[in-house]
Amino acid sequence: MPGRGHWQRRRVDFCNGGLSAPELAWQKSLAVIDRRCRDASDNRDGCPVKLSSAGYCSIKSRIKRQTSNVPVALTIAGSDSSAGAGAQADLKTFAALGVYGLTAITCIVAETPGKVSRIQPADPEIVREQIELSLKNFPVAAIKTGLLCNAEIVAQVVRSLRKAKGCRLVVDPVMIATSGDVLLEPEAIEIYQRELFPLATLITPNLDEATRLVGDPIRDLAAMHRAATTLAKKYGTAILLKGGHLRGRRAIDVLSAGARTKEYSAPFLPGVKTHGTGCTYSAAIAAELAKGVELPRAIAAAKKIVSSAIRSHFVWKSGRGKIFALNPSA
Ligand code: PXL
Repeated sequence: MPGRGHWQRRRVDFCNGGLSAPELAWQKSLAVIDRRCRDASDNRDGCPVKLSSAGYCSIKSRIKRQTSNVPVALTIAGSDSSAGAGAQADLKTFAALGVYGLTAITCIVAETPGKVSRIQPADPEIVREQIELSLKNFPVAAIKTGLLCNAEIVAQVVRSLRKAKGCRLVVDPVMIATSGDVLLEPEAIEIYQRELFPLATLITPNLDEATRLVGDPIRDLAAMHRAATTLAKKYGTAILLKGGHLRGRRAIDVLSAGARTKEYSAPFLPGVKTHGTGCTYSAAIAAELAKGVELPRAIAAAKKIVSSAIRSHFVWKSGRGKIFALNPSA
């Protein structure tokens, strides 16, 4: 796990279009030369920088050849007006981890953290166009799906993702919000299981979602191991079963991949309303995968980021209560 300096470096790289400090200094000096030469030729009084024409051409072609090497990830998710979950949480997380984020919005959710007021689905055709334009024009290395809202949108996302070759896919099967609000139509769950899950590199259900998929309640860590293994076999892919809702002294998640299971543990932080934790976690995993990190290490890094986002949360007074938001850039 890289130290803090690593993240700071990544952030600087990200702000600079994926360039290291020497590359950036070189590009700035090229830009100055280019501008001075352009101004000079506009004024018809010659270039003030003494360069042979071959030297100038070589600099120009270096400017043209340079492309950003920032990792790119796409989130296919709903818009959360309170910005703690959904595509907004994903983008904040991508940015905090030095990844350039793209979005395909599936629905618009009007809510305060923890209370959904209204959900308006997007037309599946605009969902298709957002995904396909991103895949066609950007070097997308990883994709995550969040709230897909209804059966038609899930089916469209599956069709579009079948065209995404070589991308690693994290499916966060958002069905029920932490508040208990139902976020996905039951018919959509069938399509998830039959068509979307088999495309995934990783599926990240919470206990409620895994209970819905397995059919039995999951009440302790041993049951989590059994459920993760069952689901991994059933869908032929890795499962990260998130145990945050077990409310022990530690928040333990279980990864089942291949023939092995592995636990990821962090102190449980009581008293914080953790709207958006699942979105932030799966976005952080996708960001790490986009950088080329292997799955078990990507999850370990993401778990630390989520814990720190909860620890350094924001809180505001609202009416007679309080509202909370995670801080993924902490
Ligand atoms: O946390 C689940 C979730 C995901 N995506 C969107 C949401 C929510 C919860 O409210 O609004 C857009």
